[in-house]
Amino acid sequence: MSPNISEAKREAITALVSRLVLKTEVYDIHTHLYDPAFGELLLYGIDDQLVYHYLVAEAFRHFDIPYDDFWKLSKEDQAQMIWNALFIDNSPLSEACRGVLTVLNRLGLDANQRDLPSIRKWFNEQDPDEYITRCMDIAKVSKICMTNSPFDKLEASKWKSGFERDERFTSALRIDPLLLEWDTIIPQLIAEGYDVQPDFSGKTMEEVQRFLRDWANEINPLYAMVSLPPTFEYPANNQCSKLIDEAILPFCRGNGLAFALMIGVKRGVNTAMELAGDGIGKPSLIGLENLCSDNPNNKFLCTVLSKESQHELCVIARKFRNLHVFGCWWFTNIPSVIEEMTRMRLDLIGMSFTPQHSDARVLDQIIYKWDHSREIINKVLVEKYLNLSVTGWEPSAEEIQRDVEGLFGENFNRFITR
Ligand code: FIX
Ligand code: ZN
Repeated sequence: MSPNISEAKREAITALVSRLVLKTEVYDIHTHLYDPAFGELLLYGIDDQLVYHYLVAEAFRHFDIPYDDFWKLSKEDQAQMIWNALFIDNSPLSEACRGVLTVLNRLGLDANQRDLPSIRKWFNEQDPDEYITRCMDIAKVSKICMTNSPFDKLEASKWKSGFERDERFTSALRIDPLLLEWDTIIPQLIAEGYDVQPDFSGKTMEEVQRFLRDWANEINPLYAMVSLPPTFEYPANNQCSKLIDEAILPFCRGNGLAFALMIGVKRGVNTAMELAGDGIGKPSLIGLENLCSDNPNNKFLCTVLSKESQHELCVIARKFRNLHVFGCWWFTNIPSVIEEMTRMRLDLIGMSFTPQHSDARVLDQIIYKWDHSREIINKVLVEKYLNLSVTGWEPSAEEIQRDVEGLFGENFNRFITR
Protein backbone atom coordinates (compact mmCIF):
# COMPACT_ATOMS: atom_id res chain seq x y z
CA MET A 1 0.00 0.00 0.00
CA SER A 2 1.24 3.49 -0.85
CA PRO A 3 2.01 5.39 2.36
CA ASN A 4 1.44 9.03 1.39
CA ILE A 5 -2.07 9.09 0.08
CA SER A 6 -5.34 9.03 1.95
CA GLU A 7 -7.39 5.88 2.21
CA ALA A 8 -10.21 7.64 0.32
CA LYS A 9 -7.93 8.52 -2.58
CA ARG A 10 -6.53 5.03 -2.64
CA GLU A 11 -10.02 3.58 -2.83
CA ALA A 12 -11.09 6.05 -5.52
CA ILE A 13 -8.11 5.26 -7.78
CA THR A 14 -8.53 1.52 -7.23
CA ALA A 15 -12.24 1.68 -8.11
CA LEU A 16 -11.69 3.87 -11.17
CA VAL A 17 -8.89 1.77 -12.66
CA SER A 18 -10.80 -1.46 -11.99
CA ARG A 19 -13.96 -0.12 -13.61
CA LEU A 20 -12.06 0.96 -16.73
CA VAL A 21 -10.00 -2.22 -17.02
CA LEU A 22 -13.10 -4.38 -16.61
CA LYS A 23 -15.25 -2.49 -19.10
CA THR A 24 -12.78 -1.73 -21.90
CA GLU A 25 -13.06 -3.96 -24.94
CA VAL A 26 -10.01 -5.76 -26.12
CA TYR A 27 -8.52 -6.58 -29.51
CA ASP A 28 -7.28 -10.16 -29.22
CA ILE A 29 -4.24 -9.95 -31.49
CA HIS A 30 -3.21 -13.62 -31.65
CA THR A 31 -5.56 -16.58 -31.53
CA HIS A 32 -6.11 -19.85 -33.32
CA LEU A 33 -9.81 -19.14 -33.80
CA TYR A 34 -11.51 -18.83 -37.18
CA ASP A 35 -14.08 -16.68 -38.88
CA PRO A 36 -17.40 -18.57 -38.49
CA ALA A 37 -17.45 -19.06 -42.27
CA PHE A 38 -14.73 -21.68 -41.73
CA GLY A 39 -17.40 -23.90 -40.15
CA GLU A 40 -16.00 -26.71 -38.04
CA LEU A 41 -12.54 -25.13 -37.89
CA LEU A 42 -13.97 -22.74 -35.30
CA LEU A 43 -13.96 -24.94 -32.21
CA TYR A 44 -16.26 -24.36 -29.24
CA GLY A 45 -17.97 -26.29 -26.44
CA ILE A 46 -16.99 -28.35 -23.44
CA ASP A 47 -15.37 -31.26 -25.28
CA ASP A 48 -13.03 -29.04 -27.28
CA GLN A 49 -12.20 -27.13 -24.12
CA LEU A 50 -11.33 -30.35 -22.30
CA VAL A 51 -9.19 -31.79 -25.09
CA TYR A 52 -7.24 -28.49 -25.35
CA HIS A 53 -3.58 -29.47 -25.57
CA TYR A 54 -2.77 -27.62 -22.32
CA LEU A 55 -5.09 -30.05 -20.50
CA VAL A 56 -4.00 -33.08 -22.51
CA ALA A 57 -0.42 -32.49 -21.34
CA GLU A 58 -1.56 -32.27 -17.72
CA ALA A 59 -3.85 -35.31 -17.97
CA PHE A 60 -1.21 -37.59 -19.47
CA ARG A 61 0.69 -37.23 -16.22
CA HIS A 62 -2.15 -39.17 -14.57
CA PHE A 63 -2.99 -41.67 -17.35
CA ASP A 64 -1.50 -45.13 -17.56
CA ILE A 65 -2.80 -46.02 -21.03
CA PRO A 66 -0.43 -45.90 -24.03
CA TYR A 67 -0.49 -42.58 -25.88
CA ASP A 68 -1.84 -44.19 -29.05
CA ASP A 69 -4.78 -45.76 -27.23
CA PHE A 70 -5.82 -42.34 -26.00
CA TRP A 71 -5.69 -40.83 -29.48
CA LYS A 72 -7.89 -43.66 -30.82
CA LEU A 73 -10.74 -42.65 -28.49
CA SER A 74 -13.59 -40.38 -29.62
CA LYS A 75 -13.36 -36.73 -28.61
CA GLU A 76 -16.11 -37.25 -26.01
CA ASP A 77 -14.27 -40.20 -24.46
CA GLN A 78 -10.99 -38.28 -24.39
CA ALA A 79 -12.80 -35.36 -22.74
CA GLN A 80 -14.36 -37.68 -20.15
CA MET A 81 -10.96 -39.18 -19.29
CA ILE A 82 -9.44 -35.74 -18.89
CA TRP A 83 -12.39 -34.57 -16.80
CA ASN A 84 -12.07 -37.60 -14.53
CA ALA A 85 -8.31 -37.23 -14.11
CA LEU A 86 -8.09 -33.47 -13.68
CA PHE A 87 -11.44 -32.45 -12.16
CA ILE A 88 -12.81 -35.48 -10.30
CA ASP A 89 -9.82 -37.52 -9.10
CA ASN A 90 -7.82 -34.36 -8.31
CA SER A 91 -8.82 -30.78 -7.61
CA PRO A 92 -8.63 -28.63 -10.76
CA LEU A 93 -6.08 -26.14 -9.49
CA SER A 94 -3.98 -25.59 -12.60
CA GLU A 95 -4.54 -22.46 -14.68
CA ALA A 96 -5.97 -24.39 -17.64
CA CYS A 97 -8.37 -26.35 -15.39
CA ARG A 98 -9.47 -23.21 -13.59
CA GLY A 99 -10.06 -21.73 -17.03
CA VAL A 100 -12.69 -24.34 -17.88
CA LEU A 101 -14.50 -23.60 -14.62
CA THR A 102 -14.35 -19.84 -15.20
CA VAL A 103 -15.96 -20.38 -18.60
CA LEU A 104 -18.77 -22.53 -17.15
CA ASN A 105 -19.34 -20.08 -14.33
CA ARG A 106 -19.46 -17.02 -16.60
CA LEU A 107 -21.87 -18.79 -18.96
CA GLY A 108 -24.17 -19.32 -15.98
CA LEU A 109 -23.66 -23.08 -15.64
CA ASP A 110 -23.25 -24.77 -12.30
CA ALA A 111 -19.67 -25.95 -12.54
CA ASN A 112 -20.02 -27.69 -9.22
CA GLN A 113 -22.45 -30.27 -10.60
CA ARG A 114 -19.41 -32.19 -11.91
CA ASP A 115 -21.64 -33.95 -14.43
CA LEU A 116 -19.98 -33.81 -17.81
CA PRO A 117 -22.87 -35.27 -19.91
CA SER A 118 -25.29 -32.61 -18.66
CA ILE A 119 -22.74 -29.84 -19.27
CA ARG A 120 -22.25 -31.25 -22.78
CA LYS A 121 -26.01 -31.26 -23.34
CA TRP A 122 -26.16 -27.53 -22.57
CA PHE A 123 -23.41 -26.75 -25.09
CA ASN A 124 -25.05 -28.89 -27.77
CA GLU A 125 -28.19 -26.79 -27.45
CA GLN A 126 -26.45 -23.48 -28.24
CA ASP A 127 -26.96 -21.75 -31.56
CA PRO A 128 -23.42 -21.33 -33.00
CA ASP A 129 -23.90 -17.78 -34.32
CA GLU A 130 -25.47 -16.47 -31.14
CA TYR A 131 -22.87 -18.29 -29.10
CA ILE A 132 -19.97 -16.50 -30.80
CA THR A 133 -21.50 -13.14 -29.98
CA ARG A 134 -22.24 -14.26 -26.44
CA CYS A 135 -18.65 -15.37 -25.78
CA MET A 136 -17.24 -12.15 -27.28
CA ASP A 137 -19.67 -10.06 -25.21
CA ILE A 138 -18.82 -11.84 -21.96
CA ALA A 139 -15.08 -11.65 -22.66
CA LYS A 140 -15.45 -8.04 -23.89
CA VAL A 141 -13.44 -8.89 -26.96
CA SER A 142 -14.33 -6.71 -29.94
CA LYS A 143 -12.01 -8.25 -32.52
CA ILE A 144 -10.17 -11.52 -32.90
CA CYS A 145 -7.08 -11.98 -35.04
CA MET A 146 -6.86 -15.45 -36.57
CA THR A 147 -3.72 -17.40 -37.50
CA ASN A 148 -3.99 -18.21 -41.20
CA SER A 149 -1.68 -20.67 -42.87
CA PRO A 150 -1.48 -21.04 -46.66
CA PHE A 151 0.13 -24.39 -45.88
CA ASP A 152 -2.96 -25.76 -44.16
CA LYS A 153 -4.87 -27.53 -46.92
CA LEU A 154 -8.29 -27.33 -45.26
CA GLU A 155 -7.94 -23.67 -44.54
CA ALA A 156 -6.37 -22.75 -47.87
CA SER A 157 -9.18 -24.33 -49.86
CA LYS A 158 -11.71 -22.32 -47.88
CA TRP A 159 -9.92 -19.07 -48.73
CA LYS A 160 -9.72 -20.07 -52.38
CA SER A 161 -13.41 -20.85 -52.61
CA GLY A 162 -14.27 -17.40 -51.21
CA PHE A 163 -16.70 -16.34 -48.48
CA GLU A 164 -18.09 -13.23 -46.90
CA ARG A 165 -15.85 -12.19 -44.03
CA ASP A 166 -17.08 -11.54 -40.54
CA GLU A 167 -15.45 -8.21 -39.75
CA ARG A 168 -14.87 -9.18 -36.12
CA PHE A 169 -12.24 -11.65 -37.36
CA THR A 170 -9.00 -10.25 -38.80
CA SER A 171 -6.16 -12.33 -40.16
CA ALA A 172 -2.44 -12.95 -39.81
CA LEU A 173 -0.31 -14.68 -42.43
CA ARG A 174 1.43 -17.63 -40.79
CA ILE A 175 4.53 -18.88 -42.57
CA ASP A 176 6.32 -21.41 -40.31
CA PRO A 177 6.77 -24.12 -42.98
CA LEU A 178 8.23 -21.61 -45.43
CA LEU A 179 10.99 -20.62 -43.03
CA LEU A 180 11.51 -23.86 -41.15
CA GLU A 181 10.72 -26.63 -43.65
CA TRP A 182 11.76 -25.11 -46.96
CA ASP A 183 12.69 -28.45 -48.56
CA THR A 184 9.29 -29.98 -47.80
CA ILE A 185 7.16 -27.12 -49.12
CA ILE A 186 8.90 -26.70 -52.48
CA PRO A 187 6.58 -29.23 -54.22
CA GLN A 188 3.53 -27.29 -53.02
CA LEU A 189 4.90 -23.98 -54.29
CA ILE A 190 5.79 -25.52 -57.65
CA ALA A 191 2.38 -27.20 -57.92
CA GLU A 192 0.75 -23.82 -57.32
CA GLY A 193 2.73 -22.29 -60.19
CA TYR A 194 5.65 -20.61 -58.41
CA ASP A 195 9.04 -21.00 -60.08
CA VAL A 196 11.18 -21.87 -57.04
CA GLN A 197 14.41 -23.90 -56.75
CA PRO A 198 15.62 -25.80 -53.67
CA ASP A 199 18.95 -23.92 -53.76
CA PHE A 200 17.21 -20.52 -54.12
CA SER A 201 18.66 -20.03 -57.59
CA GLY A 202 16.92 -18.25 -60.46
CA LYS A 203 13.81 -16.29 -59.56
CA THR A 204 13.18 -18.18 -56.31
CA MET A 205 13.15 -15.22 -53.94
CA GLU A 206 10.97 -13.09 -56.25
CA GLU A 207 8.63 -16.04 -56.58
CA VAL A 208 8.39 -16.55 -52.81
CA GLN A 209 7.51 -12.88 -52.54
CA ARG A 210 4.87 -13.31 -55.24
CA PHE A 211 3.44 -16.26 -53.30
CA LEU A 212 3.27 -14.12 -50.15
CA ARG A 213 1.71 -11.20 -52.05
CA ASP A 214 -0.92 -13.48 -53.55
CA TRP A 215 -1.83 -14.73 -50.09
CA ALA A 216 -1.82 -11.23 -48.66
CA ASN A 217 -4.27 -10.21 -51.38
CA GLU A 218 -6.40 -13.20 -50.49
CA ILE A 219 -6.56 -12.81 -46.72
CA ASN A 220 -5.63 -9.16 -46.07
CA PRO A 221 -3.41 -9.92 -43.05
CA LEU A 222 -2.53 -7.50 -40.27
CA TYR A 223 0.97 -8.97 -40.05
CA ALA A 224 3.08 -11.92 -41.18
CA MET A 225 4.17 -14.33 -38.46
CA VAL A 226 6.35 -17.27 -37.55
CA SER A 227 7.15 -19.29 -34.43
CA LEU A 228 10.82 -20.07 -34.02
CA PRO A 229 12.94 -22.54 -32.06
CA PRO A 230 15.21 -21.38 -29.22
CA THR A 231 18.17 -21.96 -31.56
CA PHE A 232 17.02 -19.15 -33.88
CA GLU A 233 19.94 -17.09 -35.15
CA TYR A 234 20.06 -14.05 -37.39
CA PRO A 235 21.98 -13.36 -39.49
CA ALA A 236 23.05 -16.93 -40.11
CA ASN A 237 24.26 -19.09 -42.92
CA ASN A 238 21.06 -21.07 -43.24
CA GLN A 239 17.85 -21.25 -45.27
CA CYS A 240 15.73 -19.49 -42.66
CA SER A 241 18.00 -16.45 -42.45
CA LYS A 242 18.36 -16.22 -46.24
CA LEU A 243 14.59 -16.41 -46.72
CA ILE A 244 14.04 -13.74 -44.08
CA ASP A 245 16.48 -11.37 -45.80
CA GLU A 246 15.60 -11.97 -49.39
CA ALA A 247 11.89 -12.77 -49.30
CA ILE A 248 10.10 -12.08 -46.01
CA LEU A 249 11.50 -8.68 -45.08
CA PRO A 250 11.21 -7.20 -48.60
CA PHE A 251 7.66 -8.57 -48.81
CA CYS A 252 6.76 -7.08 -45.41
CA ARG A 253 8.29 -3.71 -46.34
CA GLY A 254 6.55 -3.64 -49.69
CA ASN A 255 3.18 -4.42 -48.16
CA GLY A 256 3.51 -2.34 -45.00
CA LEU A 257 3.28 -5.43 -42.79
CA ALA A 258 5.00 -6.05 -39.48
CA PHE A 259 6.73 -9.41 -39.04
CA ALA A 260 5.78 -11.19 -35.81
CA LEU A 261 8.27 -13.57 -34.23
CA MET A 262 7.27 -15.99 -31.49
CA ILE A 263 10.56 -17.27 -30.21
CA GLY A 264 11.47 -20.25 -28.05
CA VAL A 265 9.28 -23.24 -28.95
CA LYS A 266 10.87 -26.68 -29.25
CA ARG A 267 8.40 -28.57 -31.41
CA GLY A 268 7.81 -32.26 -30.84
CA VAL A 269 9.73 -32.80 -27.61
CA ASN A 270 7.32 -35.70 -27.06
CA THR A 271 5.71 -36.40 -30.42
CA ALA A 272 3.47 -39.11 -28.96
CA MET A 273 1.54 -36.31 -27.25
CA GLU A 274 0.90 -34.57 -30.59
CA LEU A 275 0.13 -30.84 -30.11
CA ALA A 276 0.64 -31.25 -26.38
CA GLY A 277 4.19 -32.48 -26.96
CA ASP A 278 5.82 -29.14 -27.78
CA GLY A 279 8.35 -27.78 -25.31
CA ILE A 280 10.48 -24.78 -24.54
CA GLY A 281 14.07 -23.59 -24.64
CA LYS A 282 15.85 -20.43 -23.64
CA PRO A 283 16.86 -18.54 -26.77
CA SER A 284 19.56 -15.98 -27.22
CA LEU A 285 17.76 -12.86 -28.37
CA ILE A 286 20.80 -11.57 -30.22
CA GLY A 287 19.11 -12.65 -33.45
CA LEU A 288 16.13 -10.44 -32.66
CA GLU A 289 18.41 -7.55 -31.75
CA ASN A 290 20.25 -7.95 -35.07
CA LEU A 291 16.98 -8.13 -37.00
CA CYS A 292 15.74 -4.88 -35.50
CA SER A 293 19.08 -3.16 -35.90
CA ASP A 294 19.88 -4.32 -39.46
CA ASN A 295 16.37 -3.67 -40.78
CA PRO A 296 15.20 -0.30 -39.49
CA ASN A 297 12.59 -0.08 -42.24
CA ASN A 298 10.87 -3.25 -41.05
CA LYS A 299 8.58 -3.52 -38.06
CA PHE A 300 8.73 -6.49 -35.71
CA LEU A 301 6.29 -7.87 -33.18
CA CYS A 302 7.74 -10.27 -30.66
CA THR A 303 6.73 -12.56 -27.84
CA VAL A 304 9.10 -15.02 -26.18
CA LEU A 305 8.23 -18.30 -24.52
CA SER A 306 10.70 -18.52 -21.68
CA LYS A 307 10.18 -16.58 -18.49
CA GLU A 308 13.93 -16.01 -18.27
CA SER A 309 14.02 -14.13 -21.59
CA GLN A 310 11.47 -11.47 -20.72
CA HIS A 311 13.90 -8.96 -19.25
CA GLU A 312 16.21 -9.20 -22.28
CA LEU A 313 13.21 -8.71 -24.59
CA CYS A 314 12.19 -5.52 -22.78
CA VAL A 315 15.71 -4.12 -23.00
CA ILE A 316 15.84 -4.79 -26.75
CA ALA A 317 12.49 -3.01 -27.11
CA ARG A 318 14.00 -0.01 -25.30
CA LYS A 319 16.69 0.13 -28.01
CA PHE A 320 14.57 -0.41 -31.10
CA ARG A 321 11.32 1.40 -31.74
CA ASN A 322 10.65 -0.90 -34.69
CA LEU A 323 9.94 -3.66 -32.12
CA HIS A 324 6.61 -4.11 -30.36
CA VAL A 325 6.44 -6.59 -27.48
CA PHE A 326 3.19 -8.51 -27.05
CA GLY A 327 1.45 -11.17 -25.03
CA CYS A 328 2.28 -13.74 -22.38
CA TRP A 329 2.66 -16.74 -24.64
CA TRP A 330 1.56 -20.26 -23.70
CA PHE A 331 3.71 -21.44 -20.74
CA THR A 332 4.03 -17.83 -19.56
CA ASN A 333 0.26 -17.40 -19.62
CA ILE A 334 -0.13 -18.27 -15.94
CA PRO A 335 -1.06 -15.75 -13.26
CA SER A 336 2.26 -15.48 -11.43
CA VAL A 337 4.23 -14.98 -14.63
CA ILE A 338 1.70 -12.63 -16.26
CA GLU A 339 1.93 -10.44 -13.19
CA GLU A 340 5.71 -10.39 -13.20
CA MET A 341 5.92 -9.76 -16.95
CA THR A 342 3.30 -7.02 -16.96
CA ARG A 343 4.97 -5.19 -14.10
CA MET A 344 8.41 -5.54 -15.71
CA ARG A 345 7.16 -4.31 -19.08
CA LEU A 346 5.45 -1.27 -17.56
CA ASP A 347 8.63 -0.54 -15.61
CA LEU A 348 10.90 -0.82 -18.64
CA ILE A 349 8.86 0.20 -21.68
CA GLY A 350 5.97 2.12 -20.17
CA MET A 351 2.85 2.25 -22.29
CA SER A 352 4.33 1.02 -25.58
CA PHE A 353 3.47 -2.68 -25.60
CA THR A 354 0.49 -5.06 -25.73
CA PRO A 355 0.35 -7.05 -22.50
CA GLN A 356 -1.74 -9.96 -23.64
CA HIS A 357 -3.21 -12.08 -26.40
CA SER A 358 -5.38 -15.11 -25.69
CA ASP A 359 -3.91 -17.75 -28.03
CA ALA A 360 -7.37 -19.31 -27.72
CA ARG A 361 -7.88 -22.42 -29.82
CA VAL A 362 -11.45 -22.90 -28.63
CA LEU A 363 -13.80 -19.92 -28.76
CA ASP A 364 -15.08 -20.24 -25.18
CA GLN A 365 -11.50 -19.85 -23.91
CA ILE A 366 -11.50 -16.12 -24.68
CA ILE A 367 -13.75 -15.81 -21.60
CA TYR A 368 -11.29 -17.24 -19.13
CA LYS A 369 -8.12 -16.04 -20.78
CA TRP A 370 -9.34 -12.43 -20.71
CA ASP A 371 -11.06 -12.63 -17.30
CA HIS A 372 -7.90 -13.97 -15.71
CA SER A 373 -5.58 -11.54 -17.51
CA ARG A 374 -7.77 -8.51 -16.84
CA GLU A 375 -7.67 -9.31 -13.13
CA ILE A 376 -3.87 -9.26 -13.14
CA ILE A 377 -3.44 -6.28 -15.48
CA ASN A 378 -5.85 -4.42 -13.19
CA LYS A 379 -3.85 -5.32 -10.09
CA VAL A 380 -0.59 -4.11 -11.63
CA LEU A 381 -2.12 -0.92 -13.06
CA VAL A 382 -3.73 -0.02 -9.73
CA GLU A 383 -0.34 -0.39 -8.08
CA LYS A 384 1.29 1.79 -10.75
CA TYR A 385 -1.30 4.61 -10.60
CA LEU A 386 -1.11 4.57 -6.80
CA ASN A 387 2.66 4.98 -7.08
CA LEU A 388 2.07 8.03 -9.30
CA SER A 389 -0.45 9.43 -6.88
CA VAL A 390 2.17 9.37 -4.12
CA THR A 391 4.27 11.79 -6.20
CA GLY A 392 1.32 14.16 -6.55
CA TRP A 393 0.60 13.16 -10.18
CA GLU A 394 -3.15 12.63 -10.52
CA PRO A 395 -4.17 10.67 -13.61
CA SER A 396 -7.60 11.69 -14.89
CA ALA A 397 -10.26 9.15 -15.83
CA GLU A 398 -9.71 10.10 -19.49
CA GLU A 399 -6.00 9.44 -19.20
CA ILE A 400 -6.54 6.07 -17.56
CA GLN A 401 -9.13 5.16 -20.19
CA ARG A 402 -6.66 6.14 -22.94
CA ASP A 403 -3.94 4.03 -21.31
CA VAL A 404 -6.17 0.97 -20.94
CA GLU A 405 -7.38 1.24 -24.54
CA GLY A 406 -3.73 1.42 -25.55
CA LEU A 407 -2.86 -1.76 -23.70
CA PHE A 408 -5.97 -3.53 -25.01
CA GLY A 409 -5.32 -2.97 -28.71
CA GLU A 410 -4.63 0.67 -29.59
CA ASN A 411 -0.86 0.46 -29.00
CA PHE A 412 -0.80 -2.50 -31.37
CA ASN A 413 -2.98 -0.71 -33.96
CA ARG A 414 -0.78 2.34 -33.83
CA PHE A 415 2.37 0.27 -34.21
CA ILE A 416 1.23 -1.74 -37.19
CA THR A 417 -0.17 1.27 -39.03
CA ARG A 418 2.58 3.80 -38.43
O1 FIX B 1 2.79 -21.27 -32.39
C1 FIX B 1 1.78 -20.83 -31.83
O2 FIX B 1 1.06 -19.95 -32.31
C2 FIX B 1 1.43 -21.45 -30.51
O3 FIX B 1 0.63 -20.54 -29.80
C3 FIX B 1 0.79 -22.78 -30.70
O4 FIX B 1 1.59 -23.53 -31.54
C4 FIX B 1 0.54 -23.54 -29.41
O5 FIX B 1 0.14 -24.82 -29.73
C5 FIX B 1 -0.49 -22.88 -28.54
O6 FIX B 1 -1.65 -23.07 -28.76
C6 FIX B 1 -0.07 -22.09 -27.45
O7 FIX B 1 -0.86 -21.46 -26.77
ZN1 ZN C 1 -0.45 -19.34 -31.02
